[in-house]
Amino acid sequence: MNLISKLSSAIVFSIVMPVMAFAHGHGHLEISHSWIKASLPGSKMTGGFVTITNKSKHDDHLIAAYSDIAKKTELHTMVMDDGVMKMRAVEGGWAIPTGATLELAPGGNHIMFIGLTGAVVEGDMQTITMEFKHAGKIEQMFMVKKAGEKKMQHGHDMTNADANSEMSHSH
Ligand SMILES: [Cu+2]
Repeated sequence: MNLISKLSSAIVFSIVMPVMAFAHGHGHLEISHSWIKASLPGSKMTGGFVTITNKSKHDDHLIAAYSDIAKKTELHTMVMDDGVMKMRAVEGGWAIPTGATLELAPGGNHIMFIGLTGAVVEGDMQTITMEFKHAGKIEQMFMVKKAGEKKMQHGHDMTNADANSEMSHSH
């Protein structure tokens, strides 16, 4: 190997390393598809979604989420109650065993932002902190995307519920 190729591989190495450190950081939790639904006009709440794969050797657990965009940030699930789809806060969050993937998606589990301090606008990036039992607190950028075509209440897709049924919080 001549000096030039030694130098260039050293340069490549120094460029690649920080990227790898970033990808493998966070205690080997791989976080992707993090996004928040743009808030509807006049709405004071919206939902956030993320996919987390546990690539570490330790079982982990998403126990809480925090943000500056709302007075309260909660972990929510959807439950059927008397034929009506309702959102409910999940005490203690969700386990993510080693090798498992936790998917928060419209119509199911989600991060709930209640009492928005301002409009959540499409195209913005918001920093959300997620707290894990093992990996600790992780800050993640969430891209704000437009809500879908479906009829929305509280910024949620109502995939299983009657469009005429009322969605309510059990807070
Ligand atoms: Cu909710």
